[in-house]
Amino acid sequence: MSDRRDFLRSTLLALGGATLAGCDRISESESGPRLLESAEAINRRVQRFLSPSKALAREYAESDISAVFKPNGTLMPDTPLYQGLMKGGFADYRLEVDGLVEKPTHFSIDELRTLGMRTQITRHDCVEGWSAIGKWTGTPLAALLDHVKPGAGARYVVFHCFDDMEQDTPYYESVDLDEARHPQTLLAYGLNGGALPVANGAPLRLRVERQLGYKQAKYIRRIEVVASFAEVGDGNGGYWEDNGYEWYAGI
Ligand SMILES: Nc1nc2c(c(=O)[nH]1)N[C@H]1C(S)=C(S)[C@@H](COP(=O)(O)O)O[C@H]1N2
Ligand SMILES: [Mo]
Repeated sequence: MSDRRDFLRSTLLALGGATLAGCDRISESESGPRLLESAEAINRRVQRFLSPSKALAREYAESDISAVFKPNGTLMPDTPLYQGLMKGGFADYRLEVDGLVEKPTHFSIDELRTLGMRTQITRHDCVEGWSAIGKWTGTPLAALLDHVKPGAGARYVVFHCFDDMEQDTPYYESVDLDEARHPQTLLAYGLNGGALPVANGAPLRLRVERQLGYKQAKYIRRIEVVASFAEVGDGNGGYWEDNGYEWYAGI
């Protein structure tokens, strides 16, 4: 089964890679995202067929960890807000959690640590065609949700990031509540036994291990629980989704 998955994945990634300039820039070609969309629509059907919704992503051994976890996309947000927090070693960072929750709350990284902790070694697959294996440590998103208690009508969890992709257009991403409560879905503050590097999303980034790289929101500033993402960005659930990528990016 896993050989078959690997084969399908590499075929689909090759298809996507051939039609798209990359995911750290808007594609130069107008047709790129649309062609990719059809490849990813197939990918999603394949994923649903191969793995049930509770399936775990494969976890690896320490010896499999990549020497360098290639950073991609934004490598350091240049906004004054982020730069100020970074200069203070993120001591003043607070994750805001709001939207359709009973208890909107702010969390420091130390407060997140008290909610629960998980470490996992997984493989990150970027739509550009490269992969890296890393050891992530963080707070299960399920534990945070248990604390803030999503209210009536809650359906999606939206991640608002510090980095502007275009003028006044910050990176954002979203997952549904099932994916948010999956045991391997983490708010990660550690990579390979150390603090999460700035290039990889410090102080806090998402890990949703059954989906592609662009779902793994870095530099999370705020988490919002919503009923629909019609009101967020251009309404497709993420920055890259607003530029033609599939919202469900199953590997
Ligand atoms: N905030 C933010 N998150 C982001 C990106 C970004 O540019 N900004 N790039 C995405 C893409 S396309 C990938 S492949 C991964 C890269 O994560 P890494 O830098 O740890 O390799 O982050 C994703 N999350
Ligand atoms: Mo990516």
